[in-house]
Amino acid sequence: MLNFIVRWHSLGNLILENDMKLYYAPGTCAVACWIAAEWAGVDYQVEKAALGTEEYKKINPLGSVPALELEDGQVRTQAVAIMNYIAKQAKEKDLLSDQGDAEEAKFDEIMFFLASDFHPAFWPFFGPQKFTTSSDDAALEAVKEAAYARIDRVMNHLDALIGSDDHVYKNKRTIADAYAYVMANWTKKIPKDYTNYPNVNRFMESMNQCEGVKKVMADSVK
Ligand SMILES: N[C@@H](CCC(=O)N[C@@H](CS)C(=O)NCC(=O)O)C(=O)O
Repeated sequence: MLNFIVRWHSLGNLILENDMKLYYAPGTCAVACWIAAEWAGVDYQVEKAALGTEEYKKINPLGSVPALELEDGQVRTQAVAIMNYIAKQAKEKDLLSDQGDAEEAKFDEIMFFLASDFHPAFWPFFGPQKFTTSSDDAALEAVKEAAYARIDRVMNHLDALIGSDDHVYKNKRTIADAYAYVMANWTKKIPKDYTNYPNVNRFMESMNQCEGVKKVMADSVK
C-alpha cells in the first residue's frame, strides 16, 4: 500500500487527473527530481512510496525511488533519466547542458559522476548491513567509517567542479544542481558536513535561498 498522496501543481492551481506522478521518499535522491519538476514548471503530482513493498515493486521492480509515472501509464525510473525527461518537457527553462557535443559530454560526465560515484559513496553509510556479513555493531560502524573517505573524495570533486561558480555545470542552473544539492545535504548526517567544503557550502547556501527549493524541501518532509 502506498502511504498517502499529495496533489500538487507548480502554480497552485487544480491539477489534472492525468498529470505525471513522481514517487518519492523524504530526503532521498527522488527529491532532486521533485526540484527539477518545480524548476521546469510542469504539471505533476507526487506520491510518497512505500519503499520495498510488493505493491510499490509493481511501479518500480527495484523497489527504490524515484519512479515517474507518465500520463499514459508508462513508468520511468533512474533519477538522471527522470530529471532529463522532466527538463526536456520544458526546454525553455534551459535546465540541461548548452548545445553541442562537447557541452553535452561535459554535462553527461557530471551527471554520471553524481549518479555513479557520488550517490554510491553514501550507500555503506546508509545501509552498512548490506556491505558486511557481520551483524556486529563494531563491524557495522567500521563500514560506515570506511564510507567517510569515499564521501570526502566525492565532496572534494564536487567542490572542484563548482570552483568559483555558483553552479555545478558551468555557471548556469541545471538539473545537476538539484541532484548535487539533495545528495550533499546527506553530509549533515556525518562528521564532516558540507560546510567543510567552501565552494559546496556557498552553492548550498545559494540553493537554500531558492524559493522552489525551499518549497520542495518543506513539502517533501510532510
Ligand atoms: N540508481 C537509482 C538509485 C535509486 C536509489 O538508490 N534510491 C534510494 C533513495 S536515494 C532508495 O530508494 N533506497 C531504498 C531502497 O532501495 O529500498 C537512481 O539513480 O534512481
